[in-house]
Amino acid sequence: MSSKDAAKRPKPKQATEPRQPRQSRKTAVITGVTGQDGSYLAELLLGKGYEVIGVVRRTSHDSYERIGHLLDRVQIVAADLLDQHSLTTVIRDAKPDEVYNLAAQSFVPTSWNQPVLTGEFTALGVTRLLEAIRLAHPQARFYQASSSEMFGKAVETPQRETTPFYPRSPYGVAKVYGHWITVNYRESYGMYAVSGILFNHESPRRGLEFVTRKVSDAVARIKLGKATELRLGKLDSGRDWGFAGDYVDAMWRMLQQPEPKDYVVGTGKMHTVRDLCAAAFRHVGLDWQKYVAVDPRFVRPAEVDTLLADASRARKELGWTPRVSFEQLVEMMVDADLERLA
Ligand code: NDP
Ligand code: GDR
Repeated sequence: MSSKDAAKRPKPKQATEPRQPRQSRKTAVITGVTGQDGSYLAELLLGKGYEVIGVVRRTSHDSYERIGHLLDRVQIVAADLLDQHSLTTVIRDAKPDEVYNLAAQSFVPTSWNQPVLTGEFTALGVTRLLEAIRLAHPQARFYQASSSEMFGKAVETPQRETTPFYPRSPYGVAKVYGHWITVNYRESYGMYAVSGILFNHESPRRGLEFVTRKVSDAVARIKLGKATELRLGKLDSGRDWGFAGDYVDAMWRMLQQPEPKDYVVGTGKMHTVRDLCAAAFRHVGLDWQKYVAVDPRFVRPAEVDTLLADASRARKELGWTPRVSFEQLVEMMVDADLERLA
């Protein structure tokens, strides 16, 4: 992000500004508000009239790229998943109706390079936030961003809420901890705490390191003559890919139920990385096989070969359905990268 862009953005509302008197508006705290899902969830909740408080960790430069357009409406507070006191202070001051824990070290390959830090953020961070709620405002409803990576080397297909976990990366292992500590706080303290087991969801706001965005960005560069090839890892990997904008709606629905329960969320359709490449290159009239090369640097020490969701509980009980198909998602992402790079 250029300093010019940063200068154009509204100044974030800081926690030090006096809070408006609360009327009948609901308040939600979102950790990870600067991430892909945080930005879509903040938009959704603002649209529903919520007061939105976004938790941001301190860095030497801002990371408001995805929420720049929301900064005059979201209240930004500083806290870190590593720091118990800062989390407790946020919950004590905000007394929120709902807390969405979306913050994590979320990139699977990094979890092999930084397994301890991944455990601190992605596993113990959940306990810190649950403790903050338990001590400061236990009536808040809590959403934990769990992951299909917990199914890993899947013992049944498709995967549903009762499928046993078999994680295949330090990230997946950390998410299993986050899932069970959420269940445990629900069962130990009667808290309204739920775990949303979401399958891969993508968008033009996806980080460039994830495979869908890596492909859409490369396709746009190749089409515009700025690049000549795309180097990838395993092309046979299969994933159930949906649109992030649809998935944050499922998160919200999980916190509006009479009883707290865990839900699997996905489209029920699987495609391989090869299918992804074919669809993305086809959209700009190119043959993917002329540009894609396999590079062992992107092959993982242990792989999750295929994942496929059975989201029938979410469909039935939450009334949730995905609206964007795989093909529409790929085209949306390629078009957005073409526009950005042109
Ligand atoms: P992103 O990687 O885009 O966002 C992660 C967010 O976490 C960022 O806002 C980041 O802040 C924040 N964060 C990281 N570490 C800390 C910390 N120590 N303290 C406070 N904030 C921190 O992830 P997504 O939006 O894609 O995913 C949201 C959540 O859902 C994650 O927990 C992810 O693991 C999970 N998930 C994602 C799926 C997907 O397909 N997208 C599927 C299933 C689960 P900063 O901007 O400072 O880096
Ligand atoms: P994943 O997403 O690991 O499923 O985790 P990612 O897009 O990184 O990988 C999906 C599949 O594509 C294969 N692949 C490559 N992946 C990347 N990143 N780069 C490559 O070059 C490449 N080549 C092939 C991977 O091996 C893998 O099989 C995402 C994250 O958002 C997690 O936080 C979330 O929990 C899960 O989705 C559900």
